[in-house]
Amino acid sequence: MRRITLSRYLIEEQREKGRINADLRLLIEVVARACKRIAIAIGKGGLGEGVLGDAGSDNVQGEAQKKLDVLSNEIFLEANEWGGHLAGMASEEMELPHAIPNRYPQGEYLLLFDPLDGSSNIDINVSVGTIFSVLKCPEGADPTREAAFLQPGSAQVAAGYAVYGPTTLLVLSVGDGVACFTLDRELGSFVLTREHLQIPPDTREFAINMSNQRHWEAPVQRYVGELLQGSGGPRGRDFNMRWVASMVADVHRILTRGGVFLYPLDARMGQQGGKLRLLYEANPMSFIVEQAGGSASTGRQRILDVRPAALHQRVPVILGSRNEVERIVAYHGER
Ligand code: P6P
Repeated sequence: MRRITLSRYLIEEQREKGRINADLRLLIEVVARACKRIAIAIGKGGLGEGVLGDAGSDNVQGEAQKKLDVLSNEIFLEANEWGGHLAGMASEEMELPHAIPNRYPQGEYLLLFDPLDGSSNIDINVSVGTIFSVLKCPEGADPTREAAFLQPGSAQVAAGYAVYGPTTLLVLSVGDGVACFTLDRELGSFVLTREHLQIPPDTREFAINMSNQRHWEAPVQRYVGELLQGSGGPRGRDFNMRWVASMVADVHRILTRGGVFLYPLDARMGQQGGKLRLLYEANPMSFIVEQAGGSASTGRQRILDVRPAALHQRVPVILGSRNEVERIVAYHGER
């Protein structure tokens, strides 16, 4: 493995492959720097002022915000608004898009992010992460209005996530496969530790919150029921289950050793459409998964084809090893 820094990787993607331009390279470098700052804040835990615990406010989803949710969001806004690479930003933590202040030049990109995914795990010291997605701002669109952001995931020009765990990782795709960088804390840089990640097409490991089982639709009941029957059942083999309740950690496991992740529709969600957010959770993770040879579906549609109707829209998410995702989609198609 060539040990190169994120900066050199991006220069090569720009100069040798023409995959990105200088503004997108700057965007990714700034996002990576923001993730380093978030990693430092998280690493302080109870030793840091105002790090753990609830912020005493709710986000646009009506979910109680952790102090670190608010801090991580502010870190992302501060880091990204001055560079001249962005036309606008949107976050899980903000109801409306964030305009680039007039004192700074505007760029052509839109940055969408979940600054701290899985934050309910913060206080119990379990891995959490940051998820980000990059779109181009449509010609003539107003980046302060949500319409500019309502593009299908297939329009993404880059996507990635950071995992704040035993190591701090940055996983990234600019449409040229998936690369993984590990934060070298002595160097202060992300160093390439894996590239061209591939998700095995088959797996014996599934990730789902089993406590919701009674609420699932029939195709998911059938699929999970078959896995639980193990070698004596229709699948003829035993399966293992994992659920971290931090999407970034569950998806990273799948990128590392295969698996299938499900947060399906359930009877309680009705009009809500799902639990996970399309634009800054499902779409970037689906982009990464497909770039690694996996599949990502709502059960009824390829996630990257979903045409968003609202900034904080939610969708069912089934992603990972493509042969398992295809089986689940087939079950949804059967009457
Ligand atoms: P549940 C975290 O809150 C999150 O958005 C994802 O990171 C995670 O996969 C899911 O929700 C966990 O949901 O219902 O199991 O707590």
